[in-house]
Amino acid sequence: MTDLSRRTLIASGLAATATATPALAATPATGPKPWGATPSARQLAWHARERYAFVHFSINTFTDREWGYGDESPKLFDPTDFSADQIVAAAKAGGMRGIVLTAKHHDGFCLWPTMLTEHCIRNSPYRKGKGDIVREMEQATRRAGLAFGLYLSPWDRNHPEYGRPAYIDYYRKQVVELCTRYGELFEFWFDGANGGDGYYGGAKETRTIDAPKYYDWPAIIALVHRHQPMACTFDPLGADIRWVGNEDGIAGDPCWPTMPDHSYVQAEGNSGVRGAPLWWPAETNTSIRPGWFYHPDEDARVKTPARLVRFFDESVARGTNMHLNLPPDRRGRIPDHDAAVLKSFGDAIAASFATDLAQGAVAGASATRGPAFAPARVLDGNRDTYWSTPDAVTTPTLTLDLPPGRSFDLIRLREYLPLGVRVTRFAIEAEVTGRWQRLATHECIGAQRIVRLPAPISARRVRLVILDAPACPAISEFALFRSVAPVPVAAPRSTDTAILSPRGWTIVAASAPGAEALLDGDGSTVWSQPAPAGTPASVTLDLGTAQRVAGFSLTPWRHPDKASAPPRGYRAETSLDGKTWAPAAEGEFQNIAYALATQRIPFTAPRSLRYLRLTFAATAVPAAKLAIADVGAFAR
Ligand code: FUL
Ligand code: CA
Repeated sequence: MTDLSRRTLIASGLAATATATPALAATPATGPKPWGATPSARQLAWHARERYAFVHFSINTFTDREWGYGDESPKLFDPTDFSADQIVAAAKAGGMRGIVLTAKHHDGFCLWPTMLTEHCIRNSPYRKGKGDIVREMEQATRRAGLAFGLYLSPWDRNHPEYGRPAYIDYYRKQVVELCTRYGELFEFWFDGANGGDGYYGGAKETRTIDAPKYYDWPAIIALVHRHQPMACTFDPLGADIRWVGNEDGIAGDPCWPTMPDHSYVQAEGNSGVRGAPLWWPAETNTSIRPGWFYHPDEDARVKTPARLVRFFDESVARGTNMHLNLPPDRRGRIPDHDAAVLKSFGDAIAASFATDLAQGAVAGASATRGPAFAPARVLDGNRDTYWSTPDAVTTPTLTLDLPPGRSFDLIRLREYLPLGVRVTRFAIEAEVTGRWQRLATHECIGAQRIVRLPAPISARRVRLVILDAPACPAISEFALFRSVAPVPVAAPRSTDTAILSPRGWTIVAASAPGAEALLDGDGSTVWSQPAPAGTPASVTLDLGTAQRVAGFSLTPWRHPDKASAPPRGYRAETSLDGKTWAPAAEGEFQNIAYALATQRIPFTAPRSLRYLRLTFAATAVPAAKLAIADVGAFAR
């Protein structure tokens, strides 16, 4: 299977499922020929999913980490009040149509009772070792009528054989267990973070791998598809869907679903490449909180409903799927505040798109291919019918003559995807009090393009003007909506009494000015300075009074400019009088440049201190400047 090319994989996906979706396959003979790359049947089904949740839940939930080292005892996995139904209900209230659960994260702990390793839920206190979180989540997901998918980290910091052939054998066996025990999966997520230091059965060393060669992705992808023909695989070349290139929930504008036939390049992932040969559409992911896993000190940093609407506009509205992470807490539930935010967001989107205001309009076009492709096909609510023109007419116009009193601020367009992405550039124009005005111009329609206007308009007529296209159009939808803003949810409060409030703390010394930004609890204000070369950067905090402190936290700048990077490592020293200093911690931050998550560093032992000095010798990646957003401390 190793020589399977990307093309053969797509072709086999199409062949295997052609009969399952007759409506999509039955393009009339007189329809236009496809242009460029086209989606497989499983990709087509995936495009229609639009929004689904990610659920990061594992050992890290209990150790307060983002990446476990792999030496954690399975006994730490002990949710006090786990409810798969509550998690799924919260996701569903947010309009999520599926759930992707972390069956195993980088630390190697398995949430299902596998016999392939002892590092799994069988050895945890959860349901006295008889539990199966994957099963409970799968069943709750199906009860709620949602689709189920799984994340299985290829990097395994627990497994003794990681980096060697025996581990690949183990990983493939895990894939087979997950693909055969839990019913139909809609997605299977491989994680791009591979290799590095870890426990590795006690070896405690760094293992580097040549990922494409080591994993042999085509073979692993084929294995998933053998058992799960409709599961879209995530990310490596040959997979069905690609990473959007950031973890902030922002797709490019445009975001083409096509990519060149070479390994993933981050710079290409965000916008895709127009006309490239592979159908490899983007999934846009982010977390409702700063971290992927639950951390009590992020209880006050949950995204707002309005921020989630922006995420929708920057993902779904650009034709990609929205993958929103919802981390359960130590009870094993979505925190109440997060659930309230989801409901507000979900209700707003549902209300916004409840009524298509283009219904009742009369559709006309500058050209039409024939009765089966009439302009009215964009209004029939059927994704499988479309308006088209003769082959030679590539820049036509379609006009909707609206019933009176229609006021809208959202315009949704869809192309008939089985014929490829045909429109390169288009404009939306409206006739308001007798004059046509251009409302927006964009590149790419694809699976869908939702244009949000700054304010609602009441138009007599509205039209789609195709400005540039290599082939005649196939537009399956032209719909109009009036947006409903989400109901605000009161600001959350941190429930973690271990977090020490930085109120009253001061900066007593710093290697560069502006260090007050570290204490304002605002992740967008940063302390910045030239990257340390020789002399380390340092900052000394005065907590005002002597306090018992167990460790410090550091939040990197989440949206660093191109010149800036977070620190690679740290040295922490503490003092009661500001004169005599004792070492407290020294090491490297985990995954800081990539995940940009708050880091919590325990001291070698809790102690009483008034002064805290932090020293940073280098940036995590080569950069001109070192930047840090916030520093904090915790008591336990
Ligand atoms: C990354 C991982 O390293 C993070 O922990 C998280 O799982 C994210 C979704 O993918 O590659
Ligand atoms: Ca700040």
